Amino acid sequence: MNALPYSLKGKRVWVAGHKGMVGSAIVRRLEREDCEVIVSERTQVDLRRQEQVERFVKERRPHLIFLAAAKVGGILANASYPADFLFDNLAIQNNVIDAAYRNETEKLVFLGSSCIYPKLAPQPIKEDALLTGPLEPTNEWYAIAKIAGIKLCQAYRRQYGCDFVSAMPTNLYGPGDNFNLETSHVAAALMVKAVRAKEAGTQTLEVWGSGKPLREFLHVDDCADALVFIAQHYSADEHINVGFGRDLSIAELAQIILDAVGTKASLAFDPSKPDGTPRKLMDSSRLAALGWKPKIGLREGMKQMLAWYLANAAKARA
Ligand code: GFB
Repeated sequence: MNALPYSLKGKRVWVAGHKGMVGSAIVRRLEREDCEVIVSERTQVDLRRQEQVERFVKERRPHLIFLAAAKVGGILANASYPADFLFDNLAIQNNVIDAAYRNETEKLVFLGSSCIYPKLAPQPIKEDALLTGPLEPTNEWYAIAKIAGIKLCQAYRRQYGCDFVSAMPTNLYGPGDNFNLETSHVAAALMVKAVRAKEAGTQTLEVWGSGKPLREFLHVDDCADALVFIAQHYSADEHINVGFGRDLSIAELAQIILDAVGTKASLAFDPSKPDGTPRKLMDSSRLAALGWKPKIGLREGMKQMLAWYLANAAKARA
């Protein structure tokens, strides 16, 4: 086990999943550290293939791994691709975590999500709510894979003394998000729809479900900052929540996005689409007690995400 704080100085750091929203934010954040960032290209290393992962880790010998590679998506994608969400995520995490152990990687930070918790967990959700009740059915495939990842890190820590930790971010948004309406999360989807409504002069914004579910939204650059902080300052068996403890309704989020886009439209709710978990506000007091807090407010963050979307619209648009 490493002493704390764990120093990044002179370390080789593999960001697995560097093309994704979270992975690319971790790469940006690590530019401020005195370390060497390494990445694996999808064309060379399919993380679902054990021998390819083992070869990569053996050759490149990272000291630290951020395991941000995962099959992810919003509420509809989770319900539409259950096999991919379960198998791909289990395969990726099994391969990377085991290769890290076999090649004596000093530290590994495994990323999960707040959907690991029971659908009706007491709010705000503390880390110890894990496995205390039934999961939200729309994302149980993803949740079960991520719970297995947490347990695998704990098992390698207990049996082999590996310094592997798990971090559970709340709902994320920001540059690099997926803007495909079929597979995206809510913030990106509502942004695309608001921009299109403005362009077309439409008076309504379509919002899935009732607009009543409550979610906590963290900017991905704040999340990346928290993950680097966790690598440096956290080493324990139990996973740690990554959030800040405030949520809002989907209808309120839609209004903030309409304001950022600069258009007035009324919200048109589509009850044929699922609401998902009614609320998943995380209790992130353990992370706060270690000394971490976010810097980017939701309105400011949405404006930043919109600027990124508009600048990258051609390739990001569904
Ligand atoms: O972000 P989201 O897809 O995922 O949806 P979850 C959040 C809420 O926004 C749900 C509503 O109540 C959706 O019905 N919503 C409204 C929309 N309009 C839209 C829209 O146009 N697109 C989308 N996607 N939602 C995910 C899990 O749950 O959270 C993942 O499925 C992961 O596994 C992620 O854990 C963090 O917050 O419901």
